[in-house]
Amino acid sequence: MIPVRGYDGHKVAVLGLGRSGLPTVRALEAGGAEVIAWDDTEAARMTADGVNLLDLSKPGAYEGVAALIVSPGIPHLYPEPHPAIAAAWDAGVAVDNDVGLFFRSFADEEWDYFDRMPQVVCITGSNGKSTTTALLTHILKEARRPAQMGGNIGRGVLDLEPAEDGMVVVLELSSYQTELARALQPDIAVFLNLSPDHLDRHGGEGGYFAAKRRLFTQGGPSRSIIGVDGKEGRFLANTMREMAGTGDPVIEIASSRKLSGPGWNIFARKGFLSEWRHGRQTGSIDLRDMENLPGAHNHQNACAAYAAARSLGLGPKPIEKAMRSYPGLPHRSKLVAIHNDIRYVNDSKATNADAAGKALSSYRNIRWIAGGQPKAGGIEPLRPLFDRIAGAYLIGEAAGAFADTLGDTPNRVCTTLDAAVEAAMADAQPGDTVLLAPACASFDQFKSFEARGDAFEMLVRDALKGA
Ligand code: UMA
Ligand code: ADP
Repeated sequence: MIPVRGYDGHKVAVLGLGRSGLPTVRALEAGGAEVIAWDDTEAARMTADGVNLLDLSKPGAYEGVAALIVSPGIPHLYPEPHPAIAAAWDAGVAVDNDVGLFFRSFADEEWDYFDRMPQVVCITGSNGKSTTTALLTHILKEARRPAQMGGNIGRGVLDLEPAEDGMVVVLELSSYQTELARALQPDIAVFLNLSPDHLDRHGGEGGYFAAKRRLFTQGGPSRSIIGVDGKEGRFLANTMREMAGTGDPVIEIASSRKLSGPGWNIFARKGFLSEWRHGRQTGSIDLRDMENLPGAHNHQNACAAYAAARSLGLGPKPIEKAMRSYPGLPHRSKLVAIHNDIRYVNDSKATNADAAGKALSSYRNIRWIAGGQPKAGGIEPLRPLFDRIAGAYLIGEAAGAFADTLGDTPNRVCTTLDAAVEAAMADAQPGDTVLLAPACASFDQFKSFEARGDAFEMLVRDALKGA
């Protein structure tokens, strides 16, 4: 745990008692703060052992409170601010999150005795954050650098261990987190890509990009690693180069084209990663047989992790060796089983159309299980990939709309995941891939995308047991 500095003897309020909120309460208390906390769900309040509970939406709740710390899943502005947040504004109380507290608290007196300063790498973007975060952490650990990862990847940032000499902390940050944090000071910041997601929380795509951009414009990293496959990345790279002036403040990365600019560039083409610095090739890696990094999208992640590892002083060879042993993450293009020449793939983390599109691009003859809580834009952008679909099995709130968009592409509204898996397995022919890549959030039917992916894997395994 990282004890929070700056609130010793002060009263601090915490809203949300999940993976972010509970460690925040403990870390504030460890730093000497008096904490009051609230969660709208009774079950969460019940599990918050020993936490001083107070409904923060009630009048007078903020008397004597220095700050309100909000969990990322709780709307702080759009579509509407949570009433407890609006009440904090009215009471003149500063609203922050655990990431802001982390940056206030991470450096401590111990650092004066370190030979090598700890560094923080922050990774944002619409898709590929977790993969890049896990891959970079794996590379660092294989190179025997002390490293730990946290943030949106599932471990609250204040739950991390205090730094040791030369440690690298790799943080995956969502737009919810970058938008609200009052302090952001990454040494290295990574922007992978941008595609529409969470638009309700940011008042549209411009707000969503602005939230992510804050990591760079507010954070002022000494190195920015920026995916320039899309226009937003190109814009951001241009901004950061101007802001930072001379040297190599920016590494551009791409997986859709060769980069030939004058600075430091890393790109993947036809399965090969190439590093060029000031017109000279300085590294190359064959990514083609890296089983746990398949497809152009994962090659983008590999370029980003490579760029960050190079920035941290690692050489191309140790990076390549570590990439080969990268074990992958659950729920991302994970092969669950092959039976009768039918592949079963769990890509439950494909919670938006862009990510689902990458999964669809990776296979043919797909029995596609999709749907859930819809995202803006639906699956219209995936139309060019519909010829890969042998049948779609639709679940959740989005099922009807997805069926309308699919039109003549064979599809069936199955409503639940059990029914969809049963129907897809009954229809699947040798050579087919039964793919869970929902292009939706899970929250209409599941607690999380992990619970959805676990349920899929269990249904498949149970069915195959009897086969
Ligand atoms: N809650 C309320 N009132 C509300 C809404 C929620 O009280 O109006 C309470 C819930 O009852 C619950 C708590 O707030 O007890 C949950 O807070 P949360 O949704 O912020 O979830 P945490 O468990 O704290 O997890 C959060 C991130 N969740 C979200 O951003 C939605 C986790 O990212 C992150 O791993 C974790 O902090 C540790 O940093 C998950 C995620 O889905 C993986 N992220 C989104 C994504 O990747 O698309 C952004
Ligand atoms: P995030 O943490 O940003 O959600 P993940 O690494 O967990 O990213 O991957 C989420 C989903 O997006 C997976 O379904 C995966 O197939 C897909 N994906 C992974 N990397 C990329 C990328 N660079 N571009 C687009 N899609 C990606």
